Amino acid sequence: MDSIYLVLIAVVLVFGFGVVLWNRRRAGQPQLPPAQAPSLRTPPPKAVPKPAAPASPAPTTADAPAAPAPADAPADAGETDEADKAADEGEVAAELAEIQRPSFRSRMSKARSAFAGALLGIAGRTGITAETWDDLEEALLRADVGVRVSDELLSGLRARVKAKEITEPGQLLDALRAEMVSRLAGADRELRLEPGAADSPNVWLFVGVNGVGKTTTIGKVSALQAGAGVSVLMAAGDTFRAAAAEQLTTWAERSGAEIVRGNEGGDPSAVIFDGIERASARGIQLVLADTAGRLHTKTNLMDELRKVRRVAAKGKGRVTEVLLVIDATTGQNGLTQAREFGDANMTDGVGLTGVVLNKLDGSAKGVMVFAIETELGLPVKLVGLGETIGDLVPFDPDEFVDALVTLD
Ligand SMILES: Nc1nc2c(ncn2[C@@H]2O[C@H](COP(=O)(O)OP(=O)(O)OP(=O)(O)O)[C@@H](O)[C@H]2O)c(=O)[nH]1
Ligand SMILES: [Mg+2]
Repeated sequence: MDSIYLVLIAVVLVFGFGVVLWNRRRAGQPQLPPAQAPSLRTPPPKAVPKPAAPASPAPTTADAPAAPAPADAPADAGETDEADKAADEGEVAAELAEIQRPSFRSRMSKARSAFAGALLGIAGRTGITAETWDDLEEALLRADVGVRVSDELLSGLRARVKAKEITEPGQLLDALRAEMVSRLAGADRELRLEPGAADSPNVWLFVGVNGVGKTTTIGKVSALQAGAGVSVLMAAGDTFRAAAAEQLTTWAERSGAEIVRGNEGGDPSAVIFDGIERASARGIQLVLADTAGRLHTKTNLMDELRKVRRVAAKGKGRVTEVLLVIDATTGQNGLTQAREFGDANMTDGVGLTGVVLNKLDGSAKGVMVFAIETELGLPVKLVGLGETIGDLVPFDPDEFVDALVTLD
């Protein structure tokens, strides 16, 4: 019996010793084999990654998750900006493509009712009488065709009536219409957008007295050109008031153009020069430069415009149009203003290349086109038929005369 107890005690002791030994072994496990320990627990001082980690994201795996975040953030923002810009450009292009241009007939109701109304009286008479000639002359002069053009038109028609080539009032009006169209035919009304080096933009300057519609016209021209696939930058050369640059900025947004602005009261030439340089650097094809119709300084407006013209030609751009904007509602007054700009043209070069006749929609004086072309020797290239972005059309003599003369 005793020996059984002794065996049991021995078994318990052996088991207990085994457990102790096993536990000792487990407790010793963290002490990993020396080969692995140094690389994880005792790196060389220079390679200690922790403090250096935020500054140099690439080298360690510990930094890897943090590294892409800052790198990705700007990249995503850039992509979003680009995408937004492309979407905006797409929207603007779609809007520009949908612009409906008005017809001369639909917008020239004032000029039409004044002129065609007078012709109705002539057409209603039997035969061509002294009264016919009086009425015709009055209609032409009232519409501001100008004395010289009126005389030339009437003397040509009188000769044909005298020669019995024309005998009826209807024939007389047909002949008048044909004569008017032929006087306007043959002028070069193309806007000059010359091909050239990518860093040499075309520059179109817009000049004219205040309120004639220069800034509005730039907005409309920008829409026309952008619609035709031409890249446009506007230069806010009217520094007379801050609102002028604001107004131009709105037009730039609507037509998808870039814009360069200066400070109120700043040097207009400098702003336009900067605009041309920016366009040159970015490969933009066309710079539309706004100018003031009046100035802060005592400088004469014509002197200032000559300077603008000179400076604009100094950089990489090529001044291919200098467009005089005229308000059609001002009639002879507008013509007098136009002469002043024309004189500046003759002396040393504002260098006018054409006319934009604005507000023809609100004018009974549309016939002044003849006086402009005959007396100033400048082609009317564009016509403003309203205040919105699509209300600018190339001048078409046929449609214009048709809208003025057709009786219906
Ligand atoms: N009805 C009509 N109004 C026009 C036309 N073109 C411009 N206007 C209006 O004429 C006014 C003057 O236009 P602006 O473009 O500011 O004229 P501006 O020559 O730049 O004037 P300043 O900057 O003061 O020299 C605005 O109210 C335009 O909406 C047009 O063809 N028809
Ligand atoms: Mg303006």
